[in-house]
Amino acid sequence: MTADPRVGAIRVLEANWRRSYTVPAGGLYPHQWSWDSAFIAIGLRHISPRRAQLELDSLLSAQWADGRLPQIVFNRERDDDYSPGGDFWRSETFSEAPDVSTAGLVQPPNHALAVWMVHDADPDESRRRRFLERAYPRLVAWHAYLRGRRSGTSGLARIVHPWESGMDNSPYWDAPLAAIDDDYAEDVPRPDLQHADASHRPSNAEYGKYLYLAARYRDHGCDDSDDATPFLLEDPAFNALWARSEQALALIAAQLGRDDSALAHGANAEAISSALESLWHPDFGCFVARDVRSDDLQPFRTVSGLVPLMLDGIGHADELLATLTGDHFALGRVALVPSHDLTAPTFDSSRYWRGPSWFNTAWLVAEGLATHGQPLRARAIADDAWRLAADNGFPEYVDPHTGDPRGTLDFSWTAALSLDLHERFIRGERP
Ligand code: 2M8
Repeated sequence: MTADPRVGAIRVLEANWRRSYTVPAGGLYPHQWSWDSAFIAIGLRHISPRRAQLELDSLLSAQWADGRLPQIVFNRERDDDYSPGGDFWRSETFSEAPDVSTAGLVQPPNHALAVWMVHDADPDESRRRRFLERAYPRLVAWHAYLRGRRSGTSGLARIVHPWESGMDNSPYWDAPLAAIDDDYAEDVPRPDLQHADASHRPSNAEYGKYLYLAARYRDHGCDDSDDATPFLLEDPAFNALWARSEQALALIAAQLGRDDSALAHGANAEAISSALESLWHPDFGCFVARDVRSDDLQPFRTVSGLVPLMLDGIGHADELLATLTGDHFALGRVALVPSHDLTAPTFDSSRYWRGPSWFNTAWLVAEGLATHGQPLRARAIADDAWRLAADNGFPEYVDPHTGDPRGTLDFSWTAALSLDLHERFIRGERP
C-alpha cells in the first residue's frame, strides 16, 4: 500500500505525460485518446490545473473543421505500435481534418464537463489564461457536429462504430456485428496483444469487424451520410455524457457572460435527457442501446445503461438505483461496478467491456449517486477505487469478483479518476 496515496497516481501521470498530453498507457495506447484526455484532465487538476488545461487545449486543437473531436490524435513515431494508426486513417487527405494526424471517428462527449471541472479547480488561473474563452467555441462546434451530423429524429446522437462508445466489445454491439460478414476476421494486426493477455481483450473476429467498419467509414469520406452503414446505434452513456456536457456548457456560457447561450445549453440538456426515455427498457430496469436501422433495443444490462443516473432530472432514478444495488451489478458486494450484468450468460469477468469493472464508469456512477442523494454510496466507490488502484498498480480494469488487475497497468484514467474520487469523496475537497 502506498504511504501517501497521491504519490502512486502522480507517478503514473508523470510517466505517461508527453509534453502537452497524456497517453492512456505507454505500451498499449501510445497516442492521445479523446475521452481519456478529458477524464485525465479531471484528475490532473488536483496536481496542476495548468497542465490539466494544456491536456484539454491540445485535444481541442485537433478538432476537425466540421466540429468533430477525433477519437485519437496520433504520434506518427509510434505508427507501428498501435493498429489502426495514422497510416490507416490518412487524415491528411481530408480537407476538414486538422494539421495533426487523427482518426476519423469520435468518442463520448465528456469534454465540456472536464473543461468546467478544470476551470473550477483554479478559476483565477483559468481566467488569466483565457481557458474558457478558448475552449467554449470549440466545445460548441463539437456539440453542433453531434446535433447536425449525428442526430436523428429521436434527438439522440448516433455512433457509427463500437469504438465510438468507448466500450468496444459491449454485448450491445453483438447483434449488429453478427450481421456483418465473417470474412473480415482474418489476418488482423494485433499489436495490443504484446501488452495485454488475449483473454482480456476483444477477439480477432471482433477486431476484423472493427477494421472493416473503420475502413468503410474512412472510404465514405468520414462524411456521416452513408445511408447503408451497417452500424448505427444510440448508446445511453454517450448521450448521457452529451446532456451532462450541455449542462456544463451552460455554466461555462454563464461564466463568460453569455446568458442567452446558457439558457439554450440548459434547454439542450433537458431535450437530450428527455430523449433518453426512448432507450429505457422496462424489463431490464436500465437504459439500453437502440439499433437505429431495426429499431431494436439491445437486450442487455451494461454499465452504459446506468450512466444516465448522472443527470439530475433523469426519469427512473429509483429503478436505476435498484438495478445497481441488486444482483445484476451488486453495488458494495463486488469490486466497483461491473461493465456487464453479473448474472448474464454473456458476462465474462476478464474480457474488456463484457464484465470487468472500470474506473471511469465507476467515477460516472459515483457522480450519479452523489447527484441523487447517495453520498455514502459514492464515498464507498471512492474507497474501493482508491484501494484497488493503489494496491494493484493502477490497472486498466479489474475482475469484479476478485479485484484482480486486468488489461494493462499504470493506466492514466485509473490514476486520474481514483485521485479525483479520493480528493473529493475521501478528503472532502472541492466537488
Ligand atoms: C479502448 O479502446 C481502444 C480503441 O479506441 C482500443 O481498444 O484500442 C477503450 O477502452 C476506450 O474506451 C479507450 O478510450 C481506449 C484508450 O484507453 O482504449
